[in-house]
Amino acid sequence: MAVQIVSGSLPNIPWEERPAGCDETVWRFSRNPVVGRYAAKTSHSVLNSAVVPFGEGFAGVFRCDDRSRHMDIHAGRSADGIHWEIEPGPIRFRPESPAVAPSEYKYDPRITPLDGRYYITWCAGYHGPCIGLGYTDDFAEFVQMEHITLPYNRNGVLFPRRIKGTYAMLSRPSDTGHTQFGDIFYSESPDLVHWGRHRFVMAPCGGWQSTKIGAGPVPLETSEGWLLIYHGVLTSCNGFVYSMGAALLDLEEPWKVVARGADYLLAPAETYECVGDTPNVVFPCAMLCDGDTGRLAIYYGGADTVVCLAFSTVDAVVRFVRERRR
Ligand code: BMA
Repeated sequence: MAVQIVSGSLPNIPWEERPAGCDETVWRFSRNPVVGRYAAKTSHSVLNSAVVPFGEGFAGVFRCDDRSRHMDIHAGRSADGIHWEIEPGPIRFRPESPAVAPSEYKYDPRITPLDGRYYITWCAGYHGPCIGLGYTDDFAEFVQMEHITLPYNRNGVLFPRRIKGTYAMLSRPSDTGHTQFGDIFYSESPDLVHWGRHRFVMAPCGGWQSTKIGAGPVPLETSEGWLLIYHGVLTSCNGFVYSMGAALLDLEEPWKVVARGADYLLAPAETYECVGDTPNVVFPCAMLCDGDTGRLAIYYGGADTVVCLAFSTVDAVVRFVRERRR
């Protein structure tokens, strides 16, 4: 299979070959975690975070919970995508207009390169969790736009191009707390401010994804559809278990699911995924792709405490979704 990928060359993508004897579709980096819990000066934990290629290297927005346990997002830079320098303080967004309400807290960022700049979405505290939006051109100055959903919503992820002329987003309507439900929805906007034409995409469906699901990294455009990595949650007698899976969405009508993998791609098994502030969490928020080789580097939070890396290829994940489909 040779899936066509709409993604540029990224020869310096972090990479490690699949270990000998491993036949999993996704494999972990041998030097996980790549960002430790104290990587920022005042952090209690550094977790569910987003990265993109930037300049000669990489830039990122990292969720850092501080030692008062306030949740915020910090900028970071890296030459190789593995060793990160994270700013000691949170990003100071300049409001786009005086009417833009600051977020009481920010967590679980995603970064979408779009229209030549970097848009950042996050879960924002504004009378409950909703989706915040901002942008940067240089990872030094950041602008906050209007919140793009009402409370309660989480896991807002922008598509990396307009679809039939409109901006597009996946999100997961929810509630105030440790939500026991959650479907993925699709919404459109002419201007990144006004959102509508909401469409249902997919719901929990049993097993590792039986309680709730939410979009992870920015969807990757391929000849087989938008490749979506997402998280799925199972409720065990010991609480939630967060795993990572994949689906393909129609390129022009992304609320139509082309195929969806029955099995998870990665579930908590290593100590850094099973032990931490929240046990048993694999929470993907970013993915790098090298368009020449199809290599994928997926960044995910481990146990709500650290940031980890896992690898695969576009061909392998697409084959997995198609062959192991529900
Ligand atoms: C979700 C979010 C994530 C977190 C997950 C597991 O509701 O808070 O940031 O990783 O729960 O605790």
